[in-house]
This record gives sequence, C-alpha cells and structure tokens, in this order.
Amino acid sequence: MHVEKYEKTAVGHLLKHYDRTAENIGNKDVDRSMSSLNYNLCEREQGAFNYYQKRLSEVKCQNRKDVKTLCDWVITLPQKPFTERGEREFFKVAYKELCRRYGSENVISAWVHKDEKGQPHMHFCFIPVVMDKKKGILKVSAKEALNKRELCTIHQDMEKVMEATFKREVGILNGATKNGNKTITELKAEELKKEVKSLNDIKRGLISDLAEMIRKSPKLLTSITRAVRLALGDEPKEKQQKERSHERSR
Ligand SMILES: [Mn+2]
Repeated sequence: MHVEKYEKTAVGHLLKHYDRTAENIGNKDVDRSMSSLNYNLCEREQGAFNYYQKRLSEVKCQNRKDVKTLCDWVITLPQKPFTERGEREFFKVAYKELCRRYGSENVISAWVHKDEKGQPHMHFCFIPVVMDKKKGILKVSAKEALNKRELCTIHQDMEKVMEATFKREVGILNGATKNGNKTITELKAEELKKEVKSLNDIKRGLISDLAEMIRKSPKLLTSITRAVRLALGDEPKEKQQKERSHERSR
C-alpha cells in the first residue's frame, strides 16, 4: 500500500477518475469494459465532491493553493489466492481499519478498481483532519495525519487485522514493494532515485574509509596529493622538473 497527497485543484478531476465518470481516462491500463465490476465502499448520498466540500467547510483549512486536502491510500489485494468473497472481505477490513485511523466522517470515497491491469486495489480517499491541540479545533494537515510514526506503523497494523480475519499471513505490501498502481514513468523515476541514493552511499562509504586510512597512516596524504595532481594533469610537469634537476645534478 502507498499514499498520495493532492492539492485542492486536483480533487474534482481525481474523484471523477476514481468513479470512472471522467471523460478522458488517460491511463491506458484501464479496460473500460471491466469498469462495471468496480465498487465503492463509501457511497455519499450527495456525491463525493459535494461531501468533500461540505466536510472541508467544517474544519480549519489554510487558504493556500498548495494545501493538501485529499489523501489517497492505495491498497492492493495480495497475489495469494483470494475468492471473490475473500476479496470483498479484504477491502472491507482494510476500509474499516483506515476509517478507524482517519475518521469515517473524513472519508470521501473508497473505490475498488478491478478494471486496471494487475491486482484489484482500493483508493481510500480522505481529508487529512487532525486535532490542533493548542487551539482545540479540527484542522486539515496531511503532514500530521501522515507523519513518520503513522507511515511506520500502518503496514504492520494492517497485516495484523488481516491475519486476525483470514487466520493466515496475508502479506500486505509496503510502499517499497508496491506494484500495479504506478505508471511506468513513476516506476522509472523511483529506480533512478534509488540508484542515485546507492551511488551516494558508496561515495560516503569510500570517503569515510579513506579518512580512516589517513588517520592510521598520515603519510598517505602525500600519495593522495600526487594522485590528485595526476588526475588534474599536473603530475607530468612535476616529473619533468624532477628529471631536469636530476640531469643538473649529474
Ligand atoms: Mn486505480
């Protein structure tokens, strides 16, 4: 499972994407002939967008364009065999746990998509509402609703409630192993990021190794200085000078 956060301006379009009423579904992996199999675990009488606006008006929200007012936990059905009933149960249990964490009054929609490539998955969409302890009022804060502790515990907690229901290991995927719901570009960007990170790790490792070596044997610095000159193309000159002085001394 993984989470996305969205700004106000994206919400209207997003909600249409989840319920498949958007005119242009850009995602090529959506098979519209399968869309009737999708279902929503949180039907709002007045419609998702109206409910979103109503709930937003009830809580404090900074009047800035970039405030994240909608979060979407995407939870994917693990690949282990699930019956049709098991699948429904899986998403119902996930839905209940997510409602417990973020408040059922803050949920906008919870569409299960079965018309996309890969495993069925649910988009649990909610307004990230938290208590402002200083002021004693409810406010919108994706940062606080999805703080480090929350992101660190949710996968394990979800696995626990699933195991209690299914009486077996379910294998909730965490953010690092998520699949299907990401576009190729997103996946490639992630791979690149990981590569850059591991390169940086190697670099950091080499530097600390080197520092340790210099500490043990300070003479090494002379060799390193020469190596640096060599790398900069300065070394031959030095050599020439040495050879010249050698000749003179002869
Ligand atoms: Mn989807």
